[in-house]
Amino acid sequence: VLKLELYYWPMLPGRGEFRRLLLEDGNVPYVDVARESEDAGGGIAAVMRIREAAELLVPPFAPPILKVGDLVIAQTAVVCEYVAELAQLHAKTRAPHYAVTILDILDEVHDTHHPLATSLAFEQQRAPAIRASNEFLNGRLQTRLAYFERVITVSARGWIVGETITYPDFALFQLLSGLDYAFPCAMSKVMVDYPLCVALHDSVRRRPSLAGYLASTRRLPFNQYGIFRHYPELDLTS
Ligand SMILES: N[C@@H](CCC(=O)N[C@@H](CS)C(=O)NCC(=O)O)C(=O)O
Repeated sequence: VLKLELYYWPMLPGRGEFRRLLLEDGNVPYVDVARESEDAGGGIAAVMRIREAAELLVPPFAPPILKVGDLVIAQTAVVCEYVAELAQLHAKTRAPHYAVTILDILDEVHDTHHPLATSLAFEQQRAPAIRASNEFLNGRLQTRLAYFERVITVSARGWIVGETITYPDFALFQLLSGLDYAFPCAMSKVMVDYPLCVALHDSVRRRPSLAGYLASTRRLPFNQYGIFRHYPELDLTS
Protein backbone atom coordinates (compact mmCIF):
# COMPACT_ATOMS: atom_id res chain seq x y z
CA VAL A 1 0.00 0.00 0.00
CA LEU A 2 1.31 3.44 -0.92
CA LYS A 3 1.76 5.75 2.03
CA LEU A 4 1.07 9.33 0.95
CA GLU A 5 2.71 12.02 3.02
CA LEU A 6 1.62 15.62 2.44
CA TYR A 7 3.80 18.49 3.56
CA TYR A 8 2.38 21.99 3.71
CA TRP A 9 2.25 24.93 6.13
CA PRO A 10 -0.18 23.73 8.81
CA MET A 11 -1.89 27.07 9.52
CA LEU A 12 -3.35 27.90 6.12
CA PRO A 13 -5.24 26.15 3.29
CA GLY A 14 -3.14 27.80 0.56
CA ARG A 15 -1.86 25.70 -2.30
CA GLY A 16 -1.93 22.62 -0.07
CA GLU A 17 -5.70 22.43 -0.20
CA PHE A 18 -5.89 21.64 -3.91
CA ARG A 19 -4.56 18.09 -3.61
CA ARG A 20 -6.29 17.53 -0.24
CA LEU A 21 -9.71 18.03 -1.88
CA LEU A 22 -8.89 15.32 -4.43
CA LEU A 23 -7.65 12.82 -1.88
CA GLU A 24 -10.64 13.41 0.37
CA ASP A 25 -13.14 13.12 -2.46
CA GLY A 26 -11.51 9.92 -3.69
CA ASN A 27 -11.27 8.55 -0.15
CA VAL A 28 -7.52 8.01 -0.55
CA PRO A 29 -5.73 7.74 2.82
CA TYR A 30 -2.95 10.23 3.47
CA VAL A 31 -0.94 11.68 6.33
CA ASP A 32 -0.89 15.46 6.64
CA VAL A 33 2.53 15.44 8.24
CA ALA A 34 2.82 19.09 9.30
CA ARG A 35 -0.59 18.96 10.96
CA GLU A 36 0.56 16.23 13.32
CA SER A 37 1.90 17.46 16.66
CA GLU A 38 5.51 18.65 16.88
CA ASP A 39 6.21 15.75 19.25
CA ALA A 40 5.06 13.34 16.54
CA GLY A 41 7.39 14.95 14.00
CA GLY A 42 4.85 17.43 12.61
CA GLY A 43 4.50 21.19 12.63
CA ILE A 44 6.32 23.74 10.50
CA ALA A 45 9.57 21.92 11.35
CA ALA A 46 8.41 18.96 9.24
CA VAL A 47 8.09 21.20 6.17
CA MET A 48 11.51 22.72 6.81
CA ARG A 49 13.03 19.26 7.23
CA ILE A 50 11.80 17.91 3.90
CA ARG A 51 12.82 21.10 2.08
CA GLU A 52 16.33 20.74 3.38
CA ALA A 53 16.70 16.95 3.49
CA ALA A 54 20.20 16.28 2.20
CA GLU A 55 19.56 12.70 1.07
CA LEU A 56 16.84 13.52 -1.47
CA LEU A 57 17.84 13.08 -5.10
CA VAL A 58 15.24 15.60 -6.28
CA PRO A 59 14.94 18.19 -3.53
CA PRO A 60 11.60 20.02 -3.56
CA PHE A 61 11.86 23.79 -3.69
CA ALA A 62 8.64 24.91 -2.04
CA PRO A 63 5.56 23.33 -0.46
CA PRO A 64 3.09 21.78 -1.24
CA ILE A 65 5.23 18.65 -1.33
CA LEU A 66 4.11 15.04 -1.66
CA LYS A 67 6.25 12.10 -0.57
CA VAL A 68 5.41 8.56 -1.66
CA GLY A 69 8.19 6.23 -0.60
CA ASP A 70 11.32 7.56 -2.30
CA LEU A 71 9.35 9.70 -4.70
CA VAL A 72 9.15 13.39 -3.78
CA ILE A 73 6.98 15.67 -5.90
CA ALA A 74 6.53 19.43 -5.65
CA GLN A 75 4.61 22.03 -7.66
CA THR A 76 0.87 22.07 -6.97
CA ALA A 77 -0.16 21.24 -10.53
CA VAL A 78 2.17 18.25 -10.74
CA VAL A 79 1.08 16.96 -7.34
CA CYS A 80 -2.58 17.35 -8.36
CA GLU A 81 -2.01 15.37 -11.57
CA TYR A 82 -0.41 12.61 -9.55
CA VAL A 83 -3.07 12.35 -6.84
CA ALA A 84 -5.91 12.74 -9.36
CA GLU A 85 -4.93 9.34 -10.77
CA LEU A 86 -5.14 7.78 -7.31
CA ALA A 87 -8.46 9.46 -6.58
CA GLN A 88 -9.83 8.49 -10.01
CA LEU A 89 -10.41 12.13 -10.83
CA HIS A 90 -7.96 12.39 -13.69
CA ALA A 91 -9.05 13.71 -17.05
CA LYS A 92 -9.26 11.05 -19.76
CA THR A 93 -8.89 13.75 -22.35
CA ARG A 94 -5.58 14.99 -21.02
CA ALA A 95 -5.90 18.67 -20.36
CA PRO A 96 -3.32 19.52 -17.73
CA HIS A 97 -3.25 23.14 -18.74
CA TYR A 98 -6.60 23.84 -17.08
CA ALA A 99 -5.33 23.16 -13.58
CA VAL A 100 -2.13 25.09 -14.29
CA THR A 101 -4.16 28.06 -15.52
CA ILE A 102 -6.28 28.05 -12.36
CA LEU A 103 -3.15 27.82 -10.20
CA ASP A 104 -1.56 30.73 -12.10
CA ILE A 105 -4.46 32.90 -10.97
CA LEU A 106 -3.36 32.30 -7.37
CA ASP A 107 -0.27 34.40 -8.03
CA GLU A 108 -2.46 37.26 -9.16
CA VAL A 109 -4.67 36.94 -6.09
CA HIS A 110 -1.61 36.93 -3.83
CA ASP A 111 -0.33 40.06 -5.54
CA THR A 112 -3.53 41.95 -4.73
CA HIS A 113 -2.46 42.15 -1.07
CA HIS A 114 1.30 41.92 -1.70
CA PRO A 115 1.90 43.84 -4.93
CA LEU A 116 5.38 45.13 -4.02
CA ALA A 117 7.07 42.25 -2.22
CA THR A 118 6.23 39.09 -0.31
CA SER A 119 8.85 40.08 2.29
CA LEU A 120 6.93 43.25 3.26
CA ALA A 121 3.85 43.19 5.49
CA PHE A 122 0.50 44.13 3.98
CA GLU A 123 0.48 47.30 6.09
CA GLN A 124 3.68 48.41 4.37
CA GLN A 125 2.07 48.18 0.93
CA ARG A 126 -1.53 49.06 1.63
CA ALA A 127 -1.83 51.89 -0.93
CA PRO A 128 -0.38 49.89 -3.85
CA ALA A 129 -2.49 46.92 -2.72
CA ILE A 130 -5.65 48.99 -3.00
CA ARG A 131 -4.60 50.01 -6.50
CA ALA A 132 -3.68 46.46 -7.50
CA SER A 133 -6.93 44.96 -6.18
CA ASN A 134 -8.95 47.56 -7.98
CA GLU A 135 -7.27 46.68 -11.25
CA PHE A 136 -7.68 42.95 -10.63
CA LEU A 137 -11.35 43.18 -9.66
CA ASN A 138 -12.19 45.43 -12.60
CA GLY A 139 -10.72 43.49 -15.48
CA ARG A 140 -8.27 40.63 -14.98
CA LEU A 141 -10.69 38.66 -12.83
CA GLN A 142 -13.43 38.93 -15.46
CA THR A 143 -11.20 37.77 -18.30
CA ARG A 144 -10.26 34.69 -16.31
CA LEU A 145 -13.82 33.87 -15.32
CA ALA A 146 -14.97 34.44 -18.89
CA TYR A 147 -12.39 31.92 -20.06
CA PHE A 148 -13.68 29.21 -17.73
CA GLU A 149 -17.30 30.09 -18.53
CA ARG A 150 -16.43 29.45 -22.18
CA VAL A 151 -14.64 26.19 -21.36
CA ILE A 152 -17.66 24.89 -19.42
CA THR A 153 -19.97 26.03 -22.22
CA VAL A 154 -17.94 24.06 -24.76
CA SER A 155 -17.86 20.91 -22.61
CA ALA A 156 -21.66 21.23 -22.35
CA ARG A 157 -21.81 19.00 -19.25
CA GLY A 158 -21.27 21.51 -16.48
CA TRP A 159 -17.65 20.46 -15.97
CA ILE A 160 -14.34 21.76 -17.31
CA VAL A 161 -13.07 18.77 -19.24
CA GLY A 162 -16.13 16.84 -20.31
CA GLU A 163 -18.64 14.25 -19.21
CA THR A 164 -17.68 13.95 -15.55
CA ILE A 165 -15.97 15.82 -12.80
CA THR A 166 -12.17 15.82 -12.98
CA TYR A 167 -9.43 17.43 -10.93
CA PRO A 168 -9.46 20.92 -12.51
CA ASP A 169 -13.09 21.27 -11.36
CA PHE A 170 -11.91 20.99 -7.75
CA ALA A 171 -9.26 23.62 -8.43
CA LEU A 172 -11.87 26.03 -9.82
CA PHE A 173 -14.08 25.28 -6.81
CA GLN A 174 -11.25 26.17 -4.43
CA LEU A 175 -10.34 29.32 -6.37
CA LEU A 176 -13.93 30.59 -6.34
CA SER A 177 -14.32 29.71 -2.63
CA GLY A 178 -11.18 31.70 -1.83
CA LEU A 179 -12.29 34.66 -3.92
CA ASP A 180 -15.65 34.65 -2.10
CA TYR A 181 -13.77 34.86 1.20
CA ALA A 182 -11.39 37.59 0.05
CA PHE A 183 -13.70 39.76 -2.01
CA PRO A 184 -17.33 39.10 -1.00
CA CYS A 185 -18.69 42.36 -2.43
CA ALA A 186 -16.89 42.12 -5.73
CA MET A 187 -17.81 38.46 -6.16
CA SER A 188 -21.50 39.05 -5.50
CA LYS A 189 -21.46 41.61 -8.31
CA VAL A 190 -19.17 39.85 -10.76
CA MET A 191 -20.43 36.26 -10.57
CA VAL A 192 -23.88 37.05 -11.99
CA ASP A 193 -22.17 37.09 -15.38
CA TYR A 194 -20.69 33.58 -14.94
CA PRO A 195 -23.59 31.26 -14.10
CA LEU A 196 -21.82 28.09 -15.25
CA CYS A 197 -18.88 28.80 -12.94
CA VAL A 198 -21.33 29.38 -10.07
CA ALA A 199 -23.15 26.12 -10.86
CA LEU A 200 -19.88 24.18 -10.98
CA HIS A 201 -18.87 25.63 -7.62
CA ASP A 202 -22.22 24.54 -6.13
CA SER A 203 -21.99 21.07 -7.64
CA VAL A 204 -18.59 20.46 -6.08
CA ARG A 205 -19.71 21.88 -2.73
CA ARG A 206 -22.72 19.57 -2.65
CA ARG A 207 -20.90 16.37 -3.57
CA PRO A 208 -21.77 13.62 -1.10
CA SER A 209 -18.19 12.35 -1.31
CA LEU A 210 -16.86 15.73 -0.18
CA ALA A 211 -19.54 16.86 2.31
CA GLY A 212 -18.05 15.04 5.31
CA TYR A 213 -14.65 16.55 4.65
CA LEU A 214 -15.91 20.10 4.06
CA ALA A 215 -17.75 19.98 7.42
CA SER A 216 -14.74 18.51 9.26
CA THR A 217 -11.84 20.15 11.08
CA ARG A 218 -9.50 18.68 8.45
CA ARG A 219 -10.81 21.39 6.10
CA LEU A 220 -8.81 24.47 7.08
CA PRO A 221 -10.84 27.68 6.87
CA PHE A 222 -9.52 30.59 4.83
CA ASN A 223 -7.70 33.05 7.07
CA GLN A 224 -5.40 36.05 7.06
CA TYR A 225 -2.20 34.02 6.66
CA GLY A 226 -3.07 32.58 3.31
CA ILE A 227 -3.21 33.47 -0.34
CA PHE A 228 -6.85 34.53 -0.04
CA ARG A 229 -7.12 37.25 2.59
CA HIS A 230 -10.01 39.48 3.43
CA TYR A 231 -9.03 43.11 3.78
CA PRO A 232 -12.24 45.16 3.44
CA GLU A 233 -10.34 48.07 1.88
CA LEU A 234 -9.27 45.83 -1.02
CA ASP A 235 -12.79 44.68 -1.88
CA LEU A 236 -15.17 46.69 -4.03
CA THR A 237 -17.64 48.72 -2.02
CA SER A 238 -21.30 47.76 -2.21
N1 LIG B 1 4.42 27.27 -8.23
C1 LIG B 1 4.57 26.67 -6.94
C2 LIG B 1 4.56 27.75 -5.89
C3 LIG B 1 4.94 27.23 -4.54
C4 LIG B 1 4.81 28.27 -3.47
O1 LIG B 1 4.82 29.49 -3.72
N2 LIG B 1 4.69 27.82 -2.23
C5 LIG B 1 4.54 28.72 -1.11
C6 LIG B 1 3.41 28.30 -0.24
S1 LIG B 1 1.87 28.30 -1.10
C7 LIG B 1 5.78 28.71 -0.25
O2 LIG B 1 5.77 28.32 0.88
N3 LIG B 1 6.88 29.20 -0.78
C8 LIG B 1 8.09 29.23 -0.04
C9 LIG B 1 9.17 29.87 -0.84
O3 LIG B 1 8.89 30.38 -1.93
O4 LIG B 1 10.31 29.87 -0.36
C10 LIG B 1 3.43 25.66 -6.71
O5 LIG B 1 2.36 25.81 -7.29
O6 LIG B 1 3.62 24.71 -5.95
